[in-house]
Order: sequence, then C-alpha cells, then structure tokens
Amino acid sequence: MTNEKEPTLTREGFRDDILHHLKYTVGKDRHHASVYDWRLALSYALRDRIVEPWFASTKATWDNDYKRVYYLSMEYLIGRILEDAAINLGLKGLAAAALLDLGQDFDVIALDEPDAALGNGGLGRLAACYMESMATLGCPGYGYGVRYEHGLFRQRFEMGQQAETPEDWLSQRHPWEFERPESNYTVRFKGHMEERHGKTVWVPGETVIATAYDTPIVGWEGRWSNTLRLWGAKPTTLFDLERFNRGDYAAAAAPETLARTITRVLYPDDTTYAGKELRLKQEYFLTSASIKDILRRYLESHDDITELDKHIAIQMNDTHPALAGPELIRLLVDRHDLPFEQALEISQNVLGYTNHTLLPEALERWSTWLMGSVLPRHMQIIEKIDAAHLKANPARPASIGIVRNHEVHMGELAFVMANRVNGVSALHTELVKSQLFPALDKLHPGRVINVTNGVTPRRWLKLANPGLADLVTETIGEGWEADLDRLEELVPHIEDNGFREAFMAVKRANKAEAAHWMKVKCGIEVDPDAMFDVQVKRIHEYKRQLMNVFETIAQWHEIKKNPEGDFVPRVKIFGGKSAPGYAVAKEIIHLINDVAEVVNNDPDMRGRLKVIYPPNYNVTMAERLIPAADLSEQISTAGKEASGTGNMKLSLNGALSIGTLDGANVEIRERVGAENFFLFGMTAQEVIERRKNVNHAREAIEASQALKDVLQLIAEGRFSPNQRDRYHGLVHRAWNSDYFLVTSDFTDYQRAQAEVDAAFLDPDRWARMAALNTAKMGFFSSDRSIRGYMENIWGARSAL
Ligand code: B1H
Repeated sequence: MTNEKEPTLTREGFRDDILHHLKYTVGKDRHHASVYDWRLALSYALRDRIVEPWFASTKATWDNDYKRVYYLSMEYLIGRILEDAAINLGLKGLAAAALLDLGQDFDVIALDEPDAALGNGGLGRLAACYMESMATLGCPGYGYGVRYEHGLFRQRFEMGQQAETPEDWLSQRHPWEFERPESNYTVRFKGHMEERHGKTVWVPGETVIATAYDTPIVGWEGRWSNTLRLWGAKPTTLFDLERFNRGDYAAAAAPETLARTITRVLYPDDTTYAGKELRLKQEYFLTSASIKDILRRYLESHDDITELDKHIAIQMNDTHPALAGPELIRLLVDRHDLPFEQALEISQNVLGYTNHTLLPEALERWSTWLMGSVLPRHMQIIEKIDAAHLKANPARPASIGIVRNHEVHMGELAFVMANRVNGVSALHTELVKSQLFPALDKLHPGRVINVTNGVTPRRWLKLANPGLADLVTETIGEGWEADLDRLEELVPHIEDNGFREAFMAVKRANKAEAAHWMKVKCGIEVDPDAMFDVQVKRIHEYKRQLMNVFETIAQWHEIKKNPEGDFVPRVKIFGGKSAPGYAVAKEIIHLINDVAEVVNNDPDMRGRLKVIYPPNYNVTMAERLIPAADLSEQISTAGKEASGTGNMKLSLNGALSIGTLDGANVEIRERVGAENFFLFGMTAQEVIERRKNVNHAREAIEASQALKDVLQLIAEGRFSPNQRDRYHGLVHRAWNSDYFLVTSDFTDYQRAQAEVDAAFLDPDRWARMAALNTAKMGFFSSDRSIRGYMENIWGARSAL
C-alpha cells in the first residue's frame, strides 16, 4: 500500500506544491501570505500526499471484501493534525526544508493550528489514538463522530476561578476534511407511531439531515489510511419563505436553528452524564446516520443482509452510541423485513461495547418518558429487547433488566446487545464483572473481556519528544515507532553511563523549554533543575488533585517552620479543566490558584517550591508538559480511575510515577517493577472497607499533625486573605465526609513523596529509574490494544 509517487518527491517539488496551494487554493501571493495562509498551503500540500494511500486503502478493502470495523464515538480529542500527518508520511524533514527555502519556519506554522478538541478527556483522546493505530496496523476501519461547531470550552482564570469561553475551531478554514454533501441521511425525532396495513410506522415530528465530513487518518509511514467521518447537521427545509416574506425572520429561520443546535456544542462533562434531551438527540443523530451509512455501504457490494455479521463489526465507545442496537434492529425489521429475533441476533453478532467507568454519575439512564417522546419506535424496540432477554433467561435476578423504575439503563442495553463487553484495564475489567454487571456476567460468562488502553507512540513520543525519540533511534535503531516492544532493547544500555547522561540531557532540555514557556505563559520563573512534579488531567474529586494541594501546603508549612533547612526543590505543575457545572471541582481549581499565589510570592520558597497552573490544558499543552515531567501524579482513589492514559504517556517520556493501585497503574507498576514505582494508599478493597468506618476522615486527620495544620491553615484563610471563610465548606467536608478518602491516604502519600525526594537526590539512581520507565512502556502502545480488539472482539484482519 505504499505511495509509489513518494520516492520522487523532492524538496523543490514539495516547495512548488506549497506555492501552488498558496496561490490556487488559498488565493494569496507569497509576499502577502500570513502564517495562517502558509499553514493552509502546507496542510493542503500534505493532504495531497494522503489521498493516494487513502484511495488505495479504500480500493483494497472493496476489492478484497475485508471485514470492516466501525468505531462509534461521541468524542475524538485529536489535537493538532498537521505535524502528526507530516511525521506519519515521513515528510516532516522535507516540509521543513521546503519551507525554509520559502523563508518560513515549520514549527511556527505547526503551532498556528488550533486543536481539534472534540472531546473532554481520556475517552476522547483514546478514540483518537485508536484511529491512528487502526490506520498504522492496516485495520480497515471507519471512525464515526459528531462535527461539533464548538469543541471543549476554553478555560481562563479570573481571580483564580475557572471561567469558560466557547471554543471556535471552525471559525478558520479546516483544511483536513472533505465535505461530502452527497452522503446524507434524514434523522428523525419525536412524533408518534401508527398502524398502517398491519405494520407499525413511525411518523416523525422533527427531522434533520446528517451530512458527512471526511478526514483521512494516515498511519505510520503512510502505508494505510482510514476515514474519520464526522456528521454535521443541516435543516431539511432551508427556511420558511412564507414567514420570511411576512417579516417574521426569527420564525423563518427555525428549521435552521433546530438543525444547527444539534451539532452546536460538545457537552463538557467528563465521567458524568448530562441527562439533557439535546444530548439524547446528539447521540441518536450520530448513531442513526452512522448505522444507515454502514448498511448503505454493505449493500453496495453484498445482496444478503442476513450475512451482515460476517462482514462488519461495530464498536460502541461507552454507552453514548448504545442506540446502535435498537437502531440496527429497527432498520433490519422496518426496512429490510427481517423478523425481530433474527434482527436481534445479527445485531448482537455485530456489536461490541467498551465500558470506561464505574462511577454511578456517569452511567447513562433515560426516563422512559423522554426516550418514548424523542424516539417512540426505539422505546418499543428496547422493550422488546428487554423482554426477549428476560425470557431467554428465566432464572435471573431483577437487576439485569434494561428498563427498570421507568428508566432505560444504557449500560444494560449495551451489554445485552453486544457479543463482547470490555473494560479498559485489568483491574477495571474485574470490577466491571464483580461490581457493575455481576448478574449479567454470570448469565453470559466470557462476554466481558479486558483490553488495556494504550497510547500512540507516534504522537506521544516521536512528535511530542523529538529529543528522546532521536536518542532511542540512535540507541536501538529505527522501527520502534511501529513496534514499541523494542523499547525493551534500551534496558542493557541503561547500565551505560553515556546513555544515562544523554537520557537526562534530553529531559533537562525539555524542562528548560517548558520553563521558558511557563515564564511566557504564566509570568513565573522556574528552575529547570528543580523536580517537575506534574498532575495533568480533568479536575475531579476522585482524581484527588486536592490531596496534591494539601501536600503542597504541608511542604510550604514545613519550609516556613524551617527556612534554613534543606529541601528538594519542586515545581508543582497542574493542568486541567472542570466541568462548568461541577462546583466542588471548581473550588479545587480556586484553591490551587490561591495556594500558587501565596507560594510563588513567598521569598522563603525561592529555589524550593513553585506552583504553576497554566490555564486551558489541552492536547497541545500535554505535548509540551509531558516530555518535561520528572514525576507523574496518578493518585486517584483506588477503584475509581478505570484506566488512565496520561499515566502511560508520562512513563513513556521518562517520568516516575507516584500512584495508587488503580486502573492501569497496576499494570505499569508490574512492568517497571515495584522498586521503580512510588506506591502508596489503600487498595480498591481497602477503600470499600474503610468507608464502613463513619469516622474515617476525623480519625485520619486526628492522627496527623501535618494534615491538621494544613486544614487549619486553609480554614484560617491563609490562602484567601481577602475572604477568609472562602474554604470553610471545603474544610468541613474534609473533616466530615471525604468520600474519596483524601485524608485517609494522605499520610501514606506524604511518606511516598519523601521517598521521591530521596530518590531525586541521587541523580544516577533517578536516571536509571527514569530510563527504565521508557524502556518498559512497550506494552502500552495503542497498537497492542488495537491488535487485542481485532483478535478478540472484531474478528478483523490486517490488510497489510
Ligand atoms: C472515561 C468517561 C466519560 N470514563 C461520560 N468515562 C462522558 C463518561 O460526556 N459524558 O457523558 C464523557 C466521558 N471518560 C475515561 O476513559 C476514564 O475515566 C479513564 O480512566 C480512561 O482512561 C478513559 C479511556 O478509557
């Protein structure tokens, strides 16, 4: 599948391509072109190079009738595309050289691109890594998603508090997509059911058109390319001319407003579901358009709809697209005249469901009233699925029902409709079986399997950390990018002083670069020789940024008490957004910023402690901070973080972890070895036990003078001098409820932090541990994850 034209591509040729696009696609001459114009021209020139492998991949799939995999996700947190595409095509060097001839700087141009932020956090970023790995592995596949006009909001800090402004990535031209106005489907909502000639007919009350926008996703070395198809919404009737002529312009535009509302904005909730009618409509919009498109493509080259399950697999990324089951059945029954039982069986053979969380607030439930009013036909079908499943399992507990207490439980629906259900780390999968779906797991043994998450090494090492990537290549040769297990070959080199020095020199350079960026971005000077202690992820109580701030305050207090003492210098770096409606998380953000203000302006802290919280953490910021991290904070309450993927990225880039036995931390620790992982805290089982003691928080605080002092300092208003009672609520909750057990794990966390300090004081030991982290991360390549999905869930084969 290699692009045969590529060897002939020269620096001059590529320069001409860029100039051609600048002139004929962008419409600018080179003397008046802005960075934006150059970026578009470069993007189009690169995109041209994807088209050949893209067409070739599509043709190969048709010609060989490969099994196709469809990934349905409400989120794709892609980030920037240009540099990633250039690297995968092997054209970054050539592009940079060609631009140099034109007086332009590749890095400046790449940085001009806005992040495609069509996701909240880990779940959306995972979908993006998986799309890239499927292309790398030659897994014939399509991603389906929503083309949100506004991705995840931009975060600002106003007096230390999070404020949100709309994100606006589509206000600029988006050069990576191809609009497909000819690929469109009518999606229907509301209305009622009627009996006509013995058939039930859905008479919809609202309709919108889903129209396709395709982005080619190119894999490593451009050997294969898949399509990410995002659906935009268009009105079925443009506008009401009669109303317009009467002068009622607002009412005339109603159809357009209705349509555009659906794809207007990404719901900014991570691990909590919104429960809003519009969200249900978005989910059905994605699902319906995708399933119709899938059936259309299937029937273009196959006659027998009953053979569908031999030729395709559909993966549901959490329950957000779980209407795929009822929708597929609806189309098979109502349009293709299959009996319900057969439609059910085919659909089950086709579908897979990935669960990403056990948190009760994230488990989608829709009232039967809302489901029945937005999707009356689907409500009927869901009840039939439920009845058929209950009938097939007479000796069952009540808890397996899909419809319970007048609510549709989307987790149970997805489980029943899927032939494989998977968790995202070994621990999480065990908990899916034992805590989330115990009865369903017993009824369907073997259905729940594990596929531990992974991250793409192309973006998270090659692109984000070119210094380390080059060192790896110098040390073990080329090819590790698509065979990450080869990082293991670094292990013997860790004994070599020269290698360790080179490894730490890369880290030092990355830290210096990040320090410069922090100075520009936050106006705070940090010492690149201090330990960079990084916690970057969504702000959530279960992720326990609060415990990290408490520890920061304890450290500040220690230094205040002993200003002449010796302390290991640390820069505490935080990054992450809170859901706009999540008041407790917003309070934690406020506290971090308040503590930063006090710490960073305290002369006693100079050379010892700094707190940095750059606003608007996103994929691009992750690419800056992760390569500069020494310490990775993975400190969630055990049993709550399904997997984590930031933990993998940080280890891959040579950061040591301080963490709990949660999610994929367990597997990371297994691989790097217990002596190279700073473990602390209760296990998932101990967490459950601990909560039975209603006085757990009070007892934990009473047992620790340091923690008592921390809470006292916060309560006194030492970090909020102009509003001393600001954190009374927070302190009260720490003493009296503390569901996520910050106080119970705090003392052990401090103990582990002291061990971190001791290790950092021995640079040679630290270097060995850091290099070992990189060397042992091969397993966490998303290529390994996708192979697992292909073999154990999709039954798909590589086309390469
Ligand atoms: C994860 C979500 C999530 N789990 C609901 N669940 C959402 C749930 O908009 N919603 O309604 C959005 C997102 N996200 C994360 O998935 C887990 O917390 C991480 O531990 C995991 O690594 C990641 C990928 O599997």
